[in-house]
Amino acid sequence: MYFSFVILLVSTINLISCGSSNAGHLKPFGTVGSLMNIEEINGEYPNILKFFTHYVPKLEPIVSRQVLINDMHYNIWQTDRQLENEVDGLSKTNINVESIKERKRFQMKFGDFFDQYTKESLLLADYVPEILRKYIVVPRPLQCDEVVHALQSPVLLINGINTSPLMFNDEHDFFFCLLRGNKRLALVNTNQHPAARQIVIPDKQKPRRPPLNPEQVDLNQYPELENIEYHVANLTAGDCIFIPSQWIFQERSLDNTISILYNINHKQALQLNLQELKTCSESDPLDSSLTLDRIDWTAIESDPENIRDLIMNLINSPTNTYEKWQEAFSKYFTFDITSDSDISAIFDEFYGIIDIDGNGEVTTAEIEQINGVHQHHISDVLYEMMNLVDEKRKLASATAPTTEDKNAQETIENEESSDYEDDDLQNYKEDL
Ligand SMILES: [Ca+2]
Repeated sequence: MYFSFVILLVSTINLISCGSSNAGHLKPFGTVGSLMNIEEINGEYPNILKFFTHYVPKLEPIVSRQVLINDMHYNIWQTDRQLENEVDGLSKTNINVESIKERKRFQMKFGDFFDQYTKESLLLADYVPEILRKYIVVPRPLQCDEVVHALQSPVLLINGINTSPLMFNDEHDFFFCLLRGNKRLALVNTNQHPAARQIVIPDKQKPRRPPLNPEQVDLNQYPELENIEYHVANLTAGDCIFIPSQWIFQERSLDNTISILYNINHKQALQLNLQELKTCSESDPLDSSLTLDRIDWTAIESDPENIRDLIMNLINSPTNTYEKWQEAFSKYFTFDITSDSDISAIFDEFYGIIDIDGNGEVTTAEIEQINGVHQHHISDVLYEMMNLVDEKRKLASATAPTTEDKNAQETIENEESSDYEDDDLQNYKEDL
């Protein structure tokens, strides 16, 4: 379940966990069916303009081979000891790590993590710590002020040998760069294979299936994975891959790996100013001095872009009480939840579902248990809460009309609100 946290962290609750293995001669995900290669370029990144006018809108993956190897600090990533020696104070830096066995997230020192992560199956998946940012050059297709609007704070991943569950993201494209080790990625284009989408977003009407085990795919349970085209990329240190949104992917770390994950908001990426991108694409090939520390990520980090970000911020914050959630949701909605009994009641219901053991605190493990029917229930509750907030917020700002007018006005407002929020709400419904 380790790598899942990455996706959880960056955006989602669409998890398909590695369940118990099924009997039978079952093959790993991405090894049966038609194997396709992904377009590759050697020693260079895609041009910015082409990246945002071709690969992103057309949802086409591409691999850039060995683009990181000339970065000034590339060598410091090769061993843990080297990193510790080169980066002053790294060992004492606090990081959030996840225990794969215990399915717990907790804080520890970087130095301790290095001592333990392979033995204890620990995973680091967190925003790149400040102390490391000056050692990472922003990939060329993202080196443009215009592009930063569509980016989220990059995530650092460090893990030992592992196999991830299937991952999927509707809203974000990923630009994924490997600083150390080897990974094999298997990808499926859900636009080409719409039925495969149901594996990651189960159909409400159909009974829930056992979790897909990427090590042994049961084709009786998951017939949509039969005769499917898999795109496979074998990545080695120095490579980057673009994983478009709406592609299912699954990764296998073949040794200790370090990678950086850049999240690109797909919708925002489609709306970037082409002239600005063109200007950026015509400038120098790569500004090797443009490192992560030179970009201000604080605004991006502190402002939750969607409910999932909000939830992730909350479960990662030290105080994680009901009141804190209430406060954060009120802030997010710009509406005081406690001021309205209907909304309070729905919020109670929502919190009651996610705080599974009812101890007044929501943990990563609890969020990870959200799937299938449960997931739909939560998204329905959130949907209802948002609609109601929207309605009440507008009513509160309107002058008190007569009863007759009020009914008329409510109808109009409901129509307006559904138009206004429709896209976002639809996303929550699909993704949560
Ligand atoms: Ca709890």
